[in-house]
Amino acid sequence: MAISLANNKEQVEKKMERATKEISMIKKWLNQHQKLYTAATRHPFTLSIRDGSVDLSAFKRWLGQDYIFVRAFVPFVASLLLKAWKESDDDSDVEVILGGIAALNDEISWFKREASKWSVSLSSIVPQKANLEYCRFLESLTSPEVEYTVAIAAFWAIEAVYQESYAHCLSDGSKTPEELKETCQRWGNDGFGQYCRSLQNIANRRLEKSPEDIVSKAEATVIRVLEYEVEFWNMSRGET
Ligand code: HMH
Repeated sequence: MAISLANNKEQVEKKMERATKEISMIKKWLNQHQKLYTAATRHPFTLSIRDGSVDLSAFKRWLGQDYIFVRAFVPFVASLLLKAWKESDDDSDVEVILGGIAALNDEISWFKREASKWSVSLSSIVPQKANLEYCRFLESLTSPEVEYTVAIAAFWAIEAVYQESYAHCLSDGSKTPEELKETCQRWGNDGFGQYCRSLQNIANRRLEKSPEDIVSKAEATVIRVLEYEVEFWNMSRGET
């Protein structure tokens, strides 16, 4: 009897250990920083798109500023591609990132078309403070001293915020104006969702094998991304 109880206890412990291990690092972070993640993915700006109350001048401001951001995003993703090629033990990482670069190529063309549709002159956009700071942060992440694991975690966070924010604008009950639906589709579509899950899986796989100091650095970097995203939405609303 005593033996079977001990065995049972051991089994329960093993099960618990397995259960906790199965919670990925990114899930843990999202639990720990839920407030900040929600601030970025349920921001008043995207919520105003979802409920149809959005100020169109704010939307145009976002459009022009995000074009500048995306242009600065390209060299960051290129540096990430180089890190994946050098450091990754899995060939498919390079392919996922290359897919991201291809999507950005398409995105830049889309911004030009969309800007012309809204009479936004992209050549005369002056980057605002929150944008400049975010772009400078992206540039700092291109340094070879920033580990692949840290950079891929940041990349996941940057893409995930847009995916979650814009998918929410298309979900049940949304009143997104017709002329803004295409924008929401760009980041809110299922293919982009799948791509974000691939990035999350790569980041989790790397984090599992990383020493504690790299995991901490990656976490701090993701937190900064989320803060910059909130600031970017604030700026789009005209608050900064
Ligand atoms: C500010 N964050 C910002 N702009 C974007 N286009 C994305 C994330 C996603 O690509």
